[in-house]
Amino acid sequence: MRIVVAGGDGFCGWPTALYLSKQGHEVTIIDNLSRRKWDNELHSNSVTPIAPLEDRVNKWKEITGKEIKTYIGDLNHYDFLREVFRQVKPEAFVHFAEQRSAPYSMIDREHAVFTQQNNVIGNLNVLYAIKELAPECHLIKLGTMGEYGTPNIDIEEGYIEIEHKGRKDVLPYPKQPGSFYHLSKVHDSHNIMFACKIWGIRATDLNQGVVYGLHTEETKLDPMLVNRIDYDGVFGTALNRFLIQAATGHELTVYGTGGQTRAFLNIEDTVRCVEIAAENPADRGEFRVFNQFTEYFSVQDLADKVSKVAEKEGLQAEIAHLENPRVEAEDHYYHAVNTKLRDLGLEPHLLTDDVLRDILQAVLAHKDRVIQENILPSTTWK
Ligand code: NAD
Ligand code: USQ
Repeated sequence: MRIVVAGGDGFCGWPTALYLSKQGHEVTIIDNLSRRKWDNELHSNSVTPIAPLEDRVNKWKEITGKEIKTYIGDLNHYDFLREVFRQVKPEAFVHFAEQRSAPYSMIDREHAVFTQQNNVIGNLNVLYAIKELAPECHLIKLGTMGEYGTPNIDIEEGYIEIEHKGRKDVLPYPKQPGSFYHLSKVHDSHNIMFACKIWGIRATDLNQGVVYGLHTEETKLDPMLVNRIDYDGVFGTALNRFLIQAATGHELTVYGTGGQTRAFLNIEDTVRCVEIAAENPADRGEFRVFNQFTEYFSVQDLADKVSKVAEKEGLQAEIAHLENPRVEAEDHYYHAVNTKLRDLGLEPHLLTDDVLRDILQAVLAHKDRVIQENILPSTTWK
């Protein structure tokens, strides 16, 4: 299949591009390298040293003989996007290319506006490009479990049957996102659903939980292929942050009580979920939603797990409860359905002590790159 991976220089996109290339797909990466620029803006970095994109794909070709084409450009520039569609004629378009940090979107007005412009307009351009140039192309869009928030009822996969005043309908599941970033994903979902209805586009919205881990089989092949891993208070995510904090002797930064429960998955499952979606495309006009996660945990549970494994490795990993910089429920019900990807063949990598130890060992090798001042959260929601 001819597959575009937009955002293919990022944490999820890079291992996905390699994995799909290994499976024999013709992979093309689009990326404007903005993630690297945001690191510069924040004076931060990936714990692992990441090579320039060109060197990464050249190394992949040298090792495997497989070519990954790259286009450096912005989804917000429609002429650029149209040209890529003309040249590549994608059969599937995997869309990771957004500003994905909730704290970044909450820094100030400019960052909120930027996030929504970058994400919503980029995605809208992709929808128009599919309509105009590749109407059969299957859009595989990365959404987020955070679109749903933490309702006091079970979270279904995209839709819920509602009975109201004696009448029934199946409606989009209510959305209660927790940041301007998460809201951008909700706006994307609505735009995609509408485009499917009016133009007959085929789309799968992958409502992904928080991704943890670093390596996949492919990224382990050579140091030049290593994935990025974030730890700072803006782009670092819960479990990866705790592991890196443990590796550097920092307290584990649980916000508030730590009762916040979120859905999680290993990066090795992210790449497989995208493959499953690509191999089983949505029908023309269908807007399909899969909840893409394998397990859920409270933040406190995760900190306890990391602390236990770190101590066995001879590391000090105290847990600190920081004043929560976000506005979010800390004590809430959480139960979400995730059967659709399992039914299509996903075999989850679960979070065992061995898995935690492997990630910890991998980040320990680069711990000197961590800039300690970047660890504490610097953005508040208020
Ligand atoms: P990332 O920031 O590491 O990668 C995103 C990539 O997209 C970057 O390389 C960036 O340069 C590129 N990009 C951003 N805006 C672009 C634009 N306008 N044009 C072209 N390229 C652009 O993020 P990630 O962690 O790999 O996340 C990928 C996607 O998955 C995001 O859409 C995110 O919302 C979603 N997601 C991520 C997680 C997670 O835990 N990392 C969880 C759920 C959903
Ligand atoms: N948290 C802590 N301590 C930390 C970091 C986070 O307690 O040091 C808490 C947060 O308050 C929150 C939870 O952990 O309750 C998750 O925070 P996070 O930063 O790991 O994840 P989030 O901001 O939700 O965003 C990440 C990705 C985003 C993706 C989302 C999936 O950055 O792109 O959409 O996970 S989900 O959480 O399902 O919405």
